[in-house]
Amino acid sequence: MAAFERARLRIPGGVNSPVRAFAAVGGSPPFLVRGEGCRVTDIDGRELVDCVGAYGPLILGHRDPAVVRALREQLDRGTALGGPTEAETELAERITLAMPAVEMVRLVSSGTEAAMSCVRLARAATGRDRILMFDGGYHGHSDALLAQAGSGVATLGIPGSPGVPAAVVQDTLVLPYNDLDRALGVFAREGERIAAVLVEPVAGNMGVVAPRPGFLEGLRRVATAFGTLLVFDEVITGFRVGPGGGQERFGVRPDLTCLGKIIGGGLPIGAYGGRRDLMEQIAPAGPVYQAGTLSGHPLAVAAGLATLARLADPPDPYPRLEALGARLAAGLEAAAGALGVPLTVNRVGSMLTPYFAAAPVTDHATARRSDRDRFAAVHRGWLARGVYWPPSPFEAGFLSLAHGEAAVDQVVDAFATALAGSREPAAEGPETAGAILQPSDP
Ligand code: KE4
Repeated sequence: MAAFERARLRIPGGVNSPVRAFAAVGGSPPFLVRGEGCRVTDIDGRELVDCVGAYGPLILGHRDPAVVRALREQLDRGTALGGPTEAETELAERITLAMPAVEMVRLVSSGTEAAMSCVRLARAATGRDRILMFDGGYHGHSDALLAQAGSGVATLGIPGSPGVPAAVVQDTLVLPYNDLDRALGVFAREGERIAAVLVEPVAGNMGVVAPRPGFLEGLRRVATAFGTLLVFDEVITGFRVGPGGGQERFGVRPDLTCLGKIIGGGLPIGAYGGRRDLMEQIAPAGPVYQAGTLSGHPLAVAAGLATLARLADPPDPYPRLEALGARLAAGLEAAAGALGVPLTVNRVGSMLTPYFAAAPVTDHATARRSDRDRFAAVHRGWLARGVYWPPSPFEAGFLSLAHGEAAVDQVVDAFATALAGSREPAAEGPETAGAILQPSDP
């Protein structure tokens, strides 16, 4: 508690990204000092099985030896060098090899920059202003994308945060995820005004929500028909749900792709890429401006290359990630079933979310109808029993290649005990109730 109080004196909410403050689950966040494999250790020496994975990057787990070695070797050569490096070219080549729809790529320092730049590029390339995104999707905190679904049938976004001018989101259309009919209707009405459709091929920011069969394919068809660019935000799913991300897993070819997280191996990174005719419009090759002091940072690139190399090395790691994810999901469902508690676990590969809901969770509205108090109570019990799970019902839990069956079973056992103990949601609610963790949060 002392660390959190001290932090809150000098850092808004005591954290450098809202979700870390535990506002959605109550209590104080553990302050961490070390990660090793599938575990993290906090300042009190508590060791926790880590299912946060730094919110997605750590698909190899903490301090993977190859990543540490690559970082050490780069450190011996310097940190930021102030000029292009061949390693950046190698990372771009690895990405384009894994994702054929990505013919060229620009490295940046965050997923926010990647998505923001894709929007600017799409608007420049099409000469249009409207952007279509989906309620509960999150594409970083650039103004145009901090839009919330309007009320009722209104599709024009409303500001998702104070400080976002209505004028900036007036061209941002927000529809329910997985609702292809609504999207087709908007296109019929104003498709020729839409520069881009921006979508997570697997939603990870309303909790995990998989695309309905035909949803992504339908967006591809209608975007092509209206000359709109299809942009896949693969900041989470890139190299997570398969070697070629969601675009390979679902067989839908976007025009532009956003990346981040895994491609930096735990260091700050983002990237956007896609069709060559589009990317060559980016400065200095073309007129669309985007820049970044530390874009393509040698340490992030070194960690990213080591991570992607490991993922590309035989034996194929994705079947193992799939098996670990399935084991965890089945364990959580069995535990809830034994206690007669309605639970829906949405999972794609090694990213998953347990919703305390009896009905399927297929979009933001159904995700928000899940029992969040129950989630908060279980989360507290989970943490007390040695599991570090993302502190929000609208985040994805992640497994890594460093998790073994024993760690997964420990997560399940702790969940079962926490769930049994969560008959009634704990008296104390979230300490900073009402804090905005993410625009899609309640
Ligand atoms: P960053 O700017 O945080 O690197 O990336 C933004 C972003 C873009 N697109 C998607 C699909 C994302 O999930 C994100 C960021 N993800 C959140 C977790 N849901 C980051 C965690 C946080 O905000 O602290």
